[in-house]
This record gives sequence, structure tokens and C-alpha cells, in this order.
Amino acid sequence: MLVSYGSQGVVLLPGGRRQRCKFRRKVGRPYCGDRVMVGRADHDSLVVEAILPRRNTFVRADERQRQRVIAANLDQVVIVIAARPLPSRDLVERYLLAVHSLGIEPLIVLNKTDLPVAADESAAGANVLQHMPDYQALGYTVLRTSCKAAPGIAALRPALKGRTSILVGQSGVGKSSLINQLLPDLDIQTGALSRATGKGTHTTTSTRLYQFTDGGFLIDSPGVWEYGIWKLDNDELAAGFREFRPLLGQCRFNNCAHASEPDCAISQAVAAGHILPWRYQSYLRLLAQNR
Ligand SMILES: Nc1nc2c(ncn2[C@@H]2O[C@H](COP(=O)(O)OP(=O)(O)OP(=O)(O)O)[C@@H](O)[C@H]2O)c(=O)[nH]1
Ligand SMILES: [Mg+2]
Ligand SMILES: [Zn+2]
Repeated sequence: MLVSYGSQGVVLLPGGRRQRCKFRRKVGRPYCGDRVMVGRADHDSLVVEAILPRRNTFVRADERQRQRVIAANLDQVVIVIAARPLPSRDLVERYLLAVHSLGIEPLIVLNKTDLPVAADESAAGANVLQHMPDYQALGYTVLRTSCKAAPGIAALRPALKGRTSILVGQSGVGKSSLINQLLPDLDIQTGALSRATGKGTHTTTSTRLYQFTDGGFLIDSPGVWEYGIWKLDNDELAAGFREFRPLLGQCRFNNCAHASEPDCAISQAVAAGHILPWRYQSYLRLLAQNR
């Protein structure tokens, strides 16, 4: 499925043709990235007869912590951030948590590297940008791109080749602009940041899949302001912090939340300097929000 609306969507057929198709209630609603079997409904319209089993789905939580599927069958989630709009605190941690709990690979892209980060800007957001070397030290790949100046987007191309990736992030960080640069035949609509708030203006409104001619797919998704996490077990939450994982199971209590329990392997590792204090603080905030 290239794109899926409520009761219809667009499919990419094996020959490369795109065609509108309808959904049937008994088959269910396919998501962007789903592989489907289609049949002919009438002389000019297709219908989805079956949705093939999904490898995975990328989801977000709505205001009531219910999971909403954004796309299916992904190899990689590309978390795009920028100096404008500055990321909200814990945004990257929230995305990494979701990506880890869904068993998909993350890639962090810092776009708009042509823009300076003003020292007086929101301390939390500016800190997120300063944490990029820490993410790299933790084993995450961080790529720097600009759609307006050097270094351009060349670094991103090999990381996407032959895979199905979704670009996620706040509205206005440049997800659609990156796709326009990567696939120059396209001309996806992009939108300037609001002058009043400095935030993106939700230019992209539906999740949509694009195909690379040399192999691979790239999904554009509507930007968010905050990425919502559904209710997680404490174990899942801690496992979303990859440097915690080797220590899990070593605390005195089996059900240790790694907050203020005695003989906690995680807080001992923080005290010993093996876990970055800002990562631990981020974990504690997510833990408090998850209760
Ligand atoms: N200076 C600079 N501006 C950029 C860069 N990339 C994108 N922009 C601008 O940022 C604004 C937002 O870009 P979009 O591509 O629409 O952002 P988006 O992430 O797709 O936003 P939504 O669709 O709302 O989620 C546009 O005015 C772009 O021209 C960049 O690397 N540098
Ligand atoms: Mg967009
Ligand atoms: Zn513990």
C-alpha cells in the first residue's frame, strides 16, 4: 500500500503502476507499507482481498494511550530532528523506546545543519542537539544533513538503500524536504515554520510510501509535536535504554523500577559513571509519565 485512507487507498502493482483501491470491512483496513492481494471490484476499481501477515508495525499512542499504527513492514525508523524547531525534551528517547520495543532499527538524522543553534534557546531542546556524540557513543548512528547547504543529504542515501524506512519527527524538521532531495522526480509539498510559534505547520497530512528506483522504499509521515508512548511494562521501558540492558536482572528486587530501590544495578552504574546521568534522568521522567 502506498497510502491508506479510511476506506480506500493507492496500491503499487508489480509492474510499477499505481492504482486506487477500496477496502472491505471484513478484510480490515490496510496500513501504508502493507502487502496486499487485490482483485477487481468492477471495470475501473480494485479491492483489497487480503492483507499479508505483517513483519512489524510502527505505532504512536493517542491522548488516551491507545496505539495507532502509522506504517507496517519496516526495516528502519529514521528519527529526524533539527535546530528549528528544537526537539522537545525526551523526544528522541521516546522514539528510541518505541523503536526498540517494536524490534526495528533506529537511525538518527540531524537535519538543517546549516542553521546555527542560538545559545539562548530552550535549554532542554538545545541539550538534545548537544547529546548527539553521546548517542553515537551508545552505538546509534547519527547522520548530519542539510537540504539547503553542504553537507547535503549524501550521507543518508546509502543508509536507506534496499530497505524500507520511515521518516518520523516533529512537524517542520524537514522530512518531506529530505525525500524531495532523495527522489528529485517528486515534488512533495513542504511548509515554512510558523512565524509566531517557530513550530512546523503540519504540512504532510497522510503517511505515504515512495519507491527508490535502485531498490528500497521510503515513507513520509505527518509530523508531530510530541510523540506519545503507550503504556509499557517497567521491563520494556528499561530495555528501551540500550546501555541498561546488560544490567537488567542484576538488581536486588526482581521488579526493580530502577528509581529509588536499594541495591539497584542501574543507579549504581549511574553513580559509578557507567551510565550517563542525563539518560538516567530521561528514563526517570518517562517512568513517572508511564505510571
Ligand atoms: N535551513 C534549512 N531549512 C530546511 C532544511 N530542510 C527543510 N527546511 C525547511 O523547513 C521547512 C519545513 O520542511 P518540511 O520538509 O515541510 O518539514 P516536515 O518535517 O515534512 O514537516 P511536516 O510535513 O509538517 O511534518 C521548510 O520551509 C523547508 O524548506 C534544511 O536542511 N535547512
Ligand atoms: Mg512533511
Ligand atoms: Zn534497579
